[in-house]
Amino acid sequence: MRNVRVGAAQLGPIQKAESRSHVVKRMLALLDDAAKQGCTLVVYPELALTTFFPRWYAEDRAEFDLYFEADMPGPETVPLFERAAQHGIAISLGYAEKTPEGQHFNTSILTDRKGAIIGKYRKIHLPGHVEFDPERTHQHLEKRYFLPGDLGFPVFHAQDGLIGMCICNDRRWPETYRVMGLQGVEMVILGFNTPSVNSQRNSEGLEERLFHHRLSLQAGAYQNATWVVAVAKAGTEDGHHLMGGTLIVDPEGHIVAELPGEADGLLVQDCDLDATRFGKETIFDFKRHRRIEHYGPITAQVGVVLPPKTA
Ligand code: ING
Repeated sequence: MRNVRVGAAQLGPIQKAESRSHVVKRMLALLDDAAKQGCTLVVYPELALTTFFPRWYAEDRAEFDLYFEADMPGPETVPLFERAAQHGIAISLGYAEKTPEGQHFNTSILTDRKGAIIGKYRKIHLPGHVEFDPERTHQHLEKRYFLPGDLGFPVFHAQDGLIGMCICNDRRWPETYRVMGLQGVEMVILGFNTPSVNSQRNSEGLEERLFHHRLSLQAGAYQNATWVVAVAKAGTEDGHHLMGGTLIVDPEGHIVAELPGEADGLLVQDCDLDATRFGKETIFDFKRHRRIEHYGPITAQVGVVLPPKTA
């Protein structure tokens, strides 16, 4: 039994006007609650320090540099890392990263229980578009403000097990989980900011969004025999609604805990990493069952290549 008591720390809305230090105060309250409940790992959402700014269009990208962190921890986030170390809790949080070379990524980090960063991930699957799209009721401009991640899907030795990270849209792509599954991942942790209104298909409502969210997480967990922890930034930010759906999936694909509502909240769950053994040693014993000689197209091509027409 290798138990990890996880605290999924959902954040409610962050308005454009809200300061980082005020957001950090909200995060500290969740961290203190997690300490009271004996958590050893706390997972915060994607872009946890600011409003979901990729919903806005800026002609000059530099206008949005105020949403990026040049350092992690930076002046406003040091208190978070210090409190986590005092509690002996590892944290994972998502933020907009600006590198010394001036590159911009949608990033998440993982610390050990002493507050040292032991892992970093940069979001690979960026949804939406680059230019302002007048056809859309809502803009989704992550491709405008972020580069695709350049770190792959790494898995880290942490919490006496193997932990990997992904971010939001990554959770919809099976490749995300499989690359980590091929490194033996036992827990995938991720944050998300998911608009509840579909900017292109008004028919897709909140329930449909939540269905696809759960479907993606449960499939990824089951097909790779791993825990999955997904943490929302939720609620209405300057009139734009983000769905909730903070939840934890076990290695058999069952949702074992889900946080209701769209406010700041902590979902605590004991996750036995040894519960991944059965799946990894039977149905999804990759070395015994996979036939990679037939999987070529998955990395040989980006889009669809139609089969030749028979005469
Ligand atoms: N947000 C959304 C997500 O993947 C999206 C974008 C919403 C894509 C709904 C498809 C359908 O959850 C981010 N930030 O990736």
